[in-house]
Amino acid sequence: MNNLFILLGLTLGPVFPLLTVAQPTMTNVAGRNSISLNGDWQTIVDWYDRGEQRRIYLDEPPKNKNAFNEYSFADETLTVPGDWNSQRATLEYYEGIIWYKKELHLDTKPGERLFIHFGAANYRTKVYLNGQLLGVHEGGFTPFQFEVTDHANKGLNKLIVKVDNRRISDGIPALNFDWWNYGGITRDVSLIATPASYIADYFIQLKKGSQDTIAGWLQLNDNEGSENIALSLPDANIRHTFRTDADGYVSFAFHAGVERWSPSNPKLYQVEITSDHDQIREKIGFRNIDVKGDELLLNGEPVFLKGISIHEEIPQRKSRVSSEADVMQLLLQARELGCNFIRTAHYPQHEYLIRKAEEMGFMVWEEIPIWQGVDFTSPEITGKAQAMLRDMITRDKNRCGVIIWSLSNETRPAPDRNRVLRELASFSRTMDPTRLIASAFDQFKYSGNKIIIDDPLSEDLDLLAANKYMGWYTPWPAGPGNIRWETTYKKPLIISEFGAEAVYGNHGTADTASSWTEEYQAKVMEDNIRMFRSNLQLRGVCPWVLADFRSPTRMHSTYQNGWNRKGLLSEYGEKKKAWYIIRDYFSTHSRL
Ligand code: GCB
Repeated sequence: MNNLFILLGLTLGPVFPLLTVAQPTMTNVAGRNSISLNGDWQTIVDWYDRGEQRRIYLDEPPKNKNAFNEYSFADETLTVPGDWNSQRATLEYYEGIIWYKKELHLDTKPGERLFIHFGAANYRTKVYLNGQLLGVHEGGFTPFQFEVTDHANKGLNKLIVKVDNRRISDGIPALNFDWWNYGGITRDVSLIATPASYIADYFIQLKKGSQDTIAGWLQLNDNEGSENIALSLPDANIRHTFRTDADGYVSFAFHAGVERWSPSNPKLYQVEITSDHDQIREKIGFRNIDVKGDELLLNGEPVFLKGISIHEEIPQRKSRVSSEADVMQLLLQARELGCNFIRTAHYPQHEYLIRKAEEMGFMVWEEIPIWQGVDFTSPEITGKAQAMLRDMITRDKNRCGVIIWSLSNETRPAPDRNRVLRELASFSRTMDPTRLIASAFDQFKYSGNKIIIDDPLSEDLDLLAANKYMGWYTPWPAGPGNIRWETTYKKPLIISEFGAEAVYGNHGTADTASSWTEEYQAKVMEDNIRMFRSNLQLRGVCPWVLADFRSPTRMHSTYQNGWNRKGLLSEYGEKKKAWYIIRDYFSTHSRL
């Protein structure tokens, strides 16, 4: 067993002391032998959290003719995957509990292992099979799974899932956040069958600093003993064999003359892995991402990140992304804007998005949902955050498109916060030594025309990321072209958010923020671009945000009505003036 798994076991312990926590997930679910459990699931809305007491999870028929149940799955369904808010008018604002039920007819085979895998469910989930609790999971954006081999019947099985999206003070995110709290089983559910000994996980990327050494490791499921592994990239004429140790683990490094992935050449290779009992394949790409002083280097060349921040929402449907078509809508909009980089704000987004982005040549920033008010004094926070990081990295660590793991967004320097985020930084580096680690800051010092980054966490990060709404939340202290960003940390700087609100079609003065006009938003963009051009340490920008998105915290009844209006696009995809300003900036910016 590699030391990563040991580390994870230790840190997860205290999170759910009494319950079985979902296991670390397998990588590459799509490459496994699985059947989809998507479709209509029967549901019960449990407004007052009475379901446990009524033992809904047993779903038993009444015991005799005078007995009865005060619940029934008979009459209502919801589609999985999908948030519940957009599926029923009465659930649009619902924050609470819904029980889901799916009947599975299984033909279990001797020696086969079965797992139920959830792409994501928001926020706390409890899973029962045939009346038995399989375990719990916390976190709305990361995958989880339970082994059901010993719980599954040949024939009929009842899978019952309790999903609770109530916000909690020690949650991640916590009680407040600037996006819609869509509830439900929001991503795909699959039943995966594996042999008794299967390939649980693997890491295959270019070795840090080398353009022709592929390095990584492979882990069979728990302690299956020594096995032969063959790893091949047929298109590159590469085949290597290894033998795992007694714990089913092997690390490897071998010479490989591969073409490197880049936005202009998003080359991916078919990779095939075989063990004595299992096999798996997927497309993997290879690239180098490095920092040298304040330079950001992709495959050894300076790169400028022309980014856009994206929420996982289809605004015109008022729903979460749930399909490949949804993901393509967002990515095609980002492409039309001229981006080479996407910030998946503020949580791990759908695996489809990460895979499609890589295929299309986008570099990606992925983040866990530590957003503003997370309680760093809670003793459980580190464990919860590590579980989210672990599951995000496990899922996407073989996606070369992903270049940055971000630990948090807009947290205030303080001893507990510094301690937790430092632990997370070193945890991420242990899991993945190849990628860059970031955290988006919004706390700066000001002096005349200078904006100063002195957050002590900078020491632990590979690059500096600043969310700064000059011209919107912060007035300009000097002409935009005279603003200087200063820091003693010689690291690449990204402006990871900037922008202003405007209602599409609202035209008028560019002079006042309170006009909410497209003209004012466009001017804010122009002014920020002026500031960018005179800041030499800048290696990328990421406007906030691709499209107007739903947020209950946006309460202006004339202009917002529950929408954050900082989109370059309206909720219907209409282009605001600011969209053209950013497109032109990206098309004339020299560094690709
Ligand atoms: C921020 C946050 C983002 C908000 C945005 C805003 O700094 O990171 O989540 O949505 O500002 O619109 O205020």
